[in-house]
Amino acid sequence: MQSKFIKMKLLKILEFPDPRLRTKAKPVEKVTNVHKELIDNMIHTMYESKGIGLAATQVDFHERILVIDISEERDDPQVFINPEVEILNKDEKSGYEEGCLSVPGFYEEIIRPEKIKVTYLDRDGKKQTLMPEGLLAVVIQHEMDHLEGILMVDYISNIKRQRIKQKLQKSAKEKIAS
Ligand code: GNR
Ligand code: NI
Repeated sequence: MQSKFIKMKLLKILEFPDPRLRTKAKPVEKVTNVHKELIDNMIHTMYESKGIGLAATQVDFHERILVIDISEERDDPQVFINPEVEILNKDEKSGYEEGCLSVPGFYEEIIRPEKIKVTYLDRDGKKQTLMPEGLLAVVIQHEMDHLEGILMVDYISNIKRQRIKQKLQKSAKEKIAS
């Protein structure tokens, strides 16, 4: 945090099928105060939305930044800048019932590799390596997909995706009308 006295902003989360969610994010060249302020606002927005992760793409900022907190206490935010994932064993996969703040109200089982290695820069721009397990490995891969413009719904059938799209478009219209 730059200062305890900076008021954090609640950022607007884009929802499927917003085409901006399909943008491929660019690497962060240098971690500046602009990025640090965004990161603080992303963490604040993740907590307010009761999410366990958030990618910059979801708040319409197209550089490679993720925030994640899988702790029960919601007091352990992890920041990943320019994350790179290496799949350690492509044959070991497992399924997890995933949700997404950009696809609110829908949950689908997604199958992903279990064993990955992640290298990234932390909030201070320091290089880090991690071999996450379980939920953390799932969320990192879910968030990395956002940076590529990939959504959870891309893993399910076309018919299911169309149905989700129609329901979300309908509720978005109702929100505007009310
Ligand atoms: O809050 C979230 N929960 C979640 C549950 C299972 C797998 C992935 C996630 S990430 C999601 C927040 C989100 O949309 N991040 O992009
Ligand atoms: Ni998501």
